[in-house]
Amino acid sequence: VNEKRKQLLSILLKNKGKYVSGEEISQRLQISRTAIWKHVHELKKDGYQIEGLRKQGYRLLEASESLQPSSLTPFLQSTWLGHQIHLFEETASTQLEAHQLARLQAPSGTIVLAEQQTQGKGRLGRPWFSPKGSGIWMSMIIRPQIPLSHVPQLTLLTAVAVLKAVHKATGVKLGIKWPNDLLFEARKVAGILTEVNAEPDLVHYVIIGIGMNANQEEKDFTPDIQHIATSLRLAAGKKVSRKALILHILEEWESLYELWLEHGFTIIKTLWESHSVSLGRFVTARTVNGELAGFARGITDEGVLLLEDEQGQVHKIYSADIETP
Ligand code: BTX
Repeated sequence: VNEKRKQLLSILLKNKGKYVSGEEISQRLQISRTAIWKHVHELKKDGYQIEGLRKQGYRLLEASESLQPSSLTPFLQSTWLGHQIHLFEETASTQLEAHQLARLQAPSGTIVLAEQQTQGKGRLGRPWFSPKGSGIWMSMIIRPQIPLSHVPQLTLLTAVAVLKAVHKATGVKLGIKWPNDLLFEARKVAGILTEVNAEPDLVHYVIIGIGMNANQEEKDFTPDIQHIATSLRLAAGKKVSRKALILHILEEWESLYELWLEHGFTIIKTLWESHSVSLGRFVTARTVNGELAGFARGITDEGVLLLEDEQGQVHKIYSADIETP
């Protein structure tokens, strides 16, 4: 993003609703009146509502809700995450785009966003419904120097980061259902898909996909997920800002990740457990090898669920869908 445009935006944002004279802007940025006009023109194209009056100057009425990199980056609070953003109007899956960018040496922290996915991916080859404009369909490329066995911790970390971000941006409190669903009143608001490219002892890169229903209304969900899905808009009772959500996710994720790098998994695990809606409850785990019922007692450092059956025997559940009666 053009540095002068960023500075102009920051002046207008600080004075939101109030006029700032062309002369003042011109002096502070050391650019001509014509240059200011051109920058304002570009900002308007990005979706900012700016009013210009010959005698009074310019004033910002509404910040842009666009997900264009140029309208996200000026607001980023993170130091490295999200400093490269790729936005697609439509793509099969942001995961696929991210893999491709990672293979082309995209740096750690690169973000892929899409307005719409035509083949959004869930876990185990399941589809992820990603309609145009109403959700956050995002993949992050991360290059951690960790063994493969630690990668599931990143999924749990992401769940905590997204949950915190949602609370800060919208006030909505979500719960985490093992392994990685974010729920509002037992309905799925967001899902996380972690994919990894690695050798047994060396992780090349991790792609963390976050799919979040932001502004869908009840009627926007297809019949097969209508009863299990909901959106933040439905939860909050008003439209939510995807832009604010993305910015908060990037900020929360980066700070939890640095905490994790420095102090290990214990803090993340405690946070995860405190927001879990599965732990301490009697649940049924449907695995590829059949069903197992028991009390969800906790998770291990590998993110494995510990299920205690009625005989008191504890089973490790690596992959399953959990049902609470
Ligand atoms: P999952 O396997 O836990 O969830 C998939 C299941 O959730 C589906 O089988 C369906 O029942 C239900 N479902 C599908 N779409 C939605 C939706 N929009 N809201 C609620 N429930 C739904 C969870 O997988 C991981 C999802 C990650 C999605 C992100 S989006 C950005 C990135 N790109 C991509 O292709 N996938 C990830």
